[in-house]
Amino acid sequence: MLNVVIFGAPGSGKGTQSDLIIKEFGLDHISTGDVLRAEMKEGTELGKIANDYVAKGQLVPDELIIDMLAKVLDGKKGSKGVIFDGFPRTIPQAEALKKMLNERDMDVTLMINLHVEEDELINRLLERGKKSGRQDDNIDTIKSRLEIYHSKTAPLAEYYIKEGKHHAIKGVGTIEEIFERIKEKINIHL
Ligand code: B4P
Repeated sequence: MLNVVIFGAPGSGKGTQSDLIIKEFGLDHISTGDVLRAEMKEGTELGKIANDYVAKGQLVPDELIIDMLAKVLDGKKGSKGVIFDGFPRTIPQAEALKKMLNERDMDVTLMINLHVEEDELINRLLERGKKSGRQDDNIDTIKSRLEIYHSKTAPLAEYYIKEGKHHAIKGVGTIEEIFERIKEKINIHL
């Protein structure tokens, strides 16, 4: 099993690179952002709660996300491996992921940390906002997403360094160039 955590600030290209990794390595994809947007669109109980957090650029509470992830993971039984996109975003989420995978005789194989400067992140998200219509791609929400990233999510790099699974990747350049850098790291683990 090849289980990849793709990590980085909002707009660092997690979703973009996940699509390429899935095609190349035949992995399943779990994007907590995509699952939340689907729940919000359908107006489920979870979607209604999540909406308030996502609209303000805040993280949805850990208990809700961990519960949601466990259900999605159980729907991927028998897969060659999973790419976790946008999860974990906090230390409790990382600990819960490890526990969930260990209980299923698995673990995270590697973590890819995409590094992109703040100005570039803001530009990308504002550009995406023009087409995507995403409620959280506006300047005020982007700023609060970046603040939360620095305070709650970035410390997770240390967690994966200690686990010996952290790989830093320069996330600036063409999408193909970045993908080549990621492939090199994944190939070490095949
Ligand atoms: P996500 O959906 O995970 O969104 P993201 O971090 O903003 O996007 P990503 O990094 O995937 O960027 P993308 O590839 O699209 O989260 C949304 C919200 O959901 C969160 O704010 C939070 O509220 C909630 N949430 C999700 N998971 C959660 C969790 N685990 N716990 C709690 N809450 C959670 O790239 C962005 C843009 O850049 C695209 O337009 C792309 O085309 C462009 N781009 C990509 N690569 C490029 C490159 N190399 N050069 C130029 N442009 C590039």
